[in-house]
Amino acid sequence: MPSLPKTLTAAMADTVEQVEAAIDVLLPRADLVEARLFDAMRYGCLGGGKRLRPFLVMESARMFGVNPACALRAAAAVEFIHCYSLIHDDLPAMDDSELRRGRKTVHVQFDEATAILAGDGLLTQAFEILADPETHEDPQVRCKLVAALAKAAGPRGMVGGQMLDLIAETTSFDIGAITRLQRMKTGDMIAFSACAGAILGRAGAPQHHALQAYAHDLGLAFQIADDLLDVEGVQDEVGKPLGRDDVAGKATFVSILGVERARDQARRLANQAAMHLDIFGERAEMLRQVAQFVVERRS
Ligand code: GRG
Repeated sequence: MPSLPKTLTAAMADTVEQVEAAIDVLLPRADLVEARLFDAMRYGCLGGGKRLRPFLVMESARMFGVNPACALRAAAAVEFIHCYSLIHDDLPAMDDSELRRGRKTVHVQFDEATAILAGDGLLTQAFEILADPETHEDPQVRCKLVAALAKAAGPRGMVGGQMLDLIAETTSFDIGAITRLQRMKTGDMIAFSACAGAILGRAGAPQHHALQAYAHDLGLAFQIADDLLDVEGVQDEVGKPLGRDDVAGKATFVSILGVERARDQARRLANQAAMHLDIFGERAEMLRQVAQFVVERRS
């Protein structure tokens, strides 16, 4: 039985440290003509962030007794994809944002073409990491990880969600359409992260389904909290420009439900997420606490 976790804050801080060390090793620091690309990848990946998705990978892996060094590789791969999505989302053709994680965005710090390539580099290297035998000795497990991450990050997941997000600027979406958009854009990557430990640990279907149900509710709660931060957050804490959805005239959970109902709904979803973890008993305590953290966070 894996050892019981510490408090959530300490455990998340540990993950930030471990994941950043792993990213530092995995990302090339090349003394080559194309070094600018590697510098931009490092800048986009190592400049802060809560590392929520890596934390979900590490915690779900811990529940199934997975070797932490292997889990850390999967956690870094997820963060690579997440950072690529942020770099591309900030580009002038998308959100046109100059601030991310409290620093200049990659295209401002470097240039647009380098930012596109840095995102592409992180996206592709993520799959190289998962396909490496160091991530898991069983090729079937590696294939499952690669396929599941590709599905979560691809056209039926995050990329498709981003397309819907762009369409939402000129089309009025109802609550069902917004829910689908957000499930694809952010929920599917959160779901992959929570299920990665079950894949690495070759867990049975009931465990896998429980984590999927947890992640489904967690992803929606996360997104509603994100919409609330866009309306009520403090820019210096959030680390990115706020109020953009309103200016763009985009429908969000908050614009449709209002602040109070949105907050209630986020809390309800967080409680529901935690209940899906009952089958894991005490082992899932950190994941339960993450559900609360996600709705109460200030960044
Ligand atoms: C460009 C292919 C492509 C996809 C972009 C994820 C995404 C799709 C865009 C990010 C834009 C955004 C602000 C989405 C809202 C939810 C979200 C993903 C917030 C950022 O994630 P956090 O809060 O960020 O986990 P940190 O900085 O803590 O990693």
